[in-house]
Amino acid sequence: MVGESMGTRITRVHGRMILDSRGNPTVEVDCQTEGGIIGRAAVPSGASTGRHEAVELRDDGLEWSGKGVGQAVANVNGPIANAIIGMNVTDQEAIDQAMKEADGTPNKSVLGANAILGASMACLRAATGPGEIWQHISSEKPTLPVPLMNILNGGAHANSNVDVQEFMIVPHGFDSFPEALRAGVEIYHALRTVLKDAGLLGGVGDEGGFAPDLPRNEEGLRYVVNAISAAGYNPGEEVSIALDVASQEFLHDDGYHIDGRVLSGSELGLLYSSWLDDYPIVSIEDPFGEDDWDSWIEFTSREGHRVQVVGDDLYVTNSDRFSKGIEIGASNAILIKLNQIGTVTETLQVIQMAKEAGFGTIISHRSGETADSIISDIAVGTNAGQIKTGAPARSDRTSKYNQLLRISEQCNDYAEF
Ligand code: 2PG
Ligand code: MG
Repeated sequence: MVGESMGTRITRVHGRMILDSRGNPTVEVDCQTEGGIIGRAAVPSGASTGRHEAVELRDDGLEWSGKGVGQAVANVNGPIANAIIGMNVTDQEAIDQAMKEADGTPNKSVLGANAILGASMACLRAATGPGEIWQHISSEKPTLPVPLMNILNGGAHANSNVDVQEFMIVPHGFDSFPEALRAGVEIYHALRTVLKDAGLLGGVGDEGGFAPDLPRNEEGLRYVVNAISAAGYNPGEEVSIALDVASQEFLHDDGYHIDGRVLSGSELGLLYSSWLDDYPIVSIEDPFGEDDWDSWIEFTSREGHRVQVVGDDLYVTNSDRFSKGIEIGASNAILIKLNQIGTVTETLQVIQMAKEAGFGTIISHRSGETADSIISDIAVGTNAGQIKTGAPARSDRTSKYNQLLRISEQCNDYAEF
């Protein structure tokens, strides 16, 4: 057998609990091959999760505030190990299929998407061996992604009164990733000064961005533009703004609760249009709720020519929901999160679908992260063009930027935005 002769047969799969960046348990998996290679991967966790995401298995007891992963770890060490030990680690599709069959549900609710994804990513690392994941998965000319850097946190990621979850800067007007990153870092530090001068500097949110209270959401846009200028960059020319509104979090039965008002989907879309007129915004994620398809269609058909409209909670990296969105024109871009769907194979398939449909693709972290930087490799290897991985601060976020800096030593083509 090829697998055995190359020493790539899986001989051991071991799961354990580790802590994520918010101090909650998460799953880490080691996958060992006959040749002695060990691939290790850790699973992230969201706070503003979409209702249609694959199931993250939590123990629910009193321990760990109901967030234990004992059952998920047991599933890695029991049924998942049983299903994949002996397989060739380079056969990612077959491994992922075997785990899906062992689970037997469409949303991975029996074994848990956190358990399955940990094993799936650990196998990818083991298959890569001493090489680089971005090279291992790359089928076309790889490029370094444009980073969407979340420097002002609100919504479910902060204790502030700001409804919009993420105000991100997009350093697109540069020749290389390292130059773009430097601009982003300088703007992050400039924002600290701008907020301090306004008496608004408090702590940071879950993704390392500043988390001030603001009288209106639009003020966040104003402070970010000021920070771009204060750092010596040209807003709109070199550095633009991306938002993740995560609007599902403030959608109630009577409408969208924002800035102390209650708006319909159409009215909210008009508010975004006024922001597009006044600020250099190039991307808006989850402008509407996860099942409010009509508002998505209305907004994308009106504004899609001048802004990237990104589905996150809307699509949850799920090919069925994404096919519908492509067909009805709900957006023109998709956010990609491995743990929303639960295997490497399905994630790569959705990225491929997006490319074929001419949609933008952003590879994304979760608000609860670890030091694992696999998303950096996936962003480069799939030539996704964009990555979203928080502020350039805190090790859980900088591990991704630092991996991109390492990759840029070997491959320095910077994606066009
Ligand atoms: C998002 C993510 C990541 P969470 O909404 O895009 O920024 O947040 O992981 O909490 O879902
Ligand atoms: Mg989002």
